Amino acid sequence: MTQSEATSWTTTKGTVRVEVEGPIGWLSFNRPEKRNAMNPTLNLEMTESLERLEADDRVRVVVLTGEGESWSAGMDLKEYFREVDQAPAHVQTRVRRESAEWQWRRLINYPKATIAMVNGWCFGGAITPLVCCDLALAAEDAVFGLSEVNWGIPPGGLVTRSLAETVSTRDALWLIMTGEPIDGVRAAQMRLVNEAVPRERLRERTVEVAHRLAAVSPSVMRAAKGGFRKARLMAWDDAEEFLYAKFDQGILGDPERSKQRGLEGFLDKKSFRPGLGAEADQARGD
Ligand code: ACO
Ligand code: V55
Repeated sequence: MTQSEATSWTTTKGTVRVEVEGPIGWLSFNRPEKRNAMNPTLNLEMTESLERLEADDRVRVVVLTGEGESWSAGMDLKEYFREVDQAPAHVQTRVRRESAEWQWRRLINYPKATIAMVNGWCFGGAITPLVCCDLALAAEDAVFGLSEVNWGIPPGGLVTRSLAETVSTRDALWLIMTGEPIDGVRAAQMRLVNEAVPRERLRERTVEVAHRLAAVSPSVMRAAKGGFRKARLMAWDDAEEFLYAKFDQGILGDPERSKQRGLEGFLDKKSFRPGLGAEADQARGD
């Protein structure tokens, strides 16, 4: 079987598991015995796996989740800190760069829709990939925390920058300064995640959301999420230039001709009302 036909695989060093199921690419932290702590090997294998799913035309939505009872317990205190502290400075520089490469850079710029499905522990460094997924769904009993101060460091990497992307300054500083854990319900209240659902419904709800995202034309999806991610940090006049460029790019590059079909469906055939959902969801029977 060629690589592109495989429906599930584990990376060479075994730190990441991937399963392609319909339009969903399930991407799992796979160090359950270490609560999916992120070591330098996992960071490299996540970059590699994201790249492979990006190139896989079957996949329209990537779901980042964890094997076992944890999403991710954050950076690996032994392999990312203690062992690297003893290595030459250039090694630490490289290890940090390889961590950032997927935890924020690849994820935040990812061309396909991404969902974090938080099935358990989510601490410290895990906040970065959580925030850099487009959407996040959590089990009500998942546990989140900025545990850095509990073991003697300020939050590092892009953790606090990520936090500032989603929660208020009050909530961010509470988490950062107290190191106190919160559950999924509280995380949803502070908008660190979109929704918290009972654990037994987490996967089913994630699949439901993923299928909705998968129904959007890939080039339109890419322009839609990419436009938001970049434009929110721009001045208005720069944003206007950039968003029209993305707008035209998303539409001109759309082999599904979604815009033409949408206009025809509403204006000519009167087969659906866009305000109420996509055409596929509506049989206009009024
Ligand atoms: N780094 C390295 N090893 C870890 C980590 C981690 N972040 N988290 C868990 N492990 C390892 C443990 O050392 C242990 O290994 P061992 O079996 O070889 O002794 C194994 O995973 C299981 O850990 P337990 O603590 O026994 O698991 P438990 O289910 O009781 O608790 C919990 C889970 C709450 C996640 C706990 O392991 C924990 O507090 N981990 C640290 C969380 C944390 O503070 N992460 C760092 C955030 S700061 C940052 O990322 C920069
Ligand atoms: C953290 C994360 C880092 C780092 C130092 O607080 C600290 C977490 C992802 O990289 O280099």
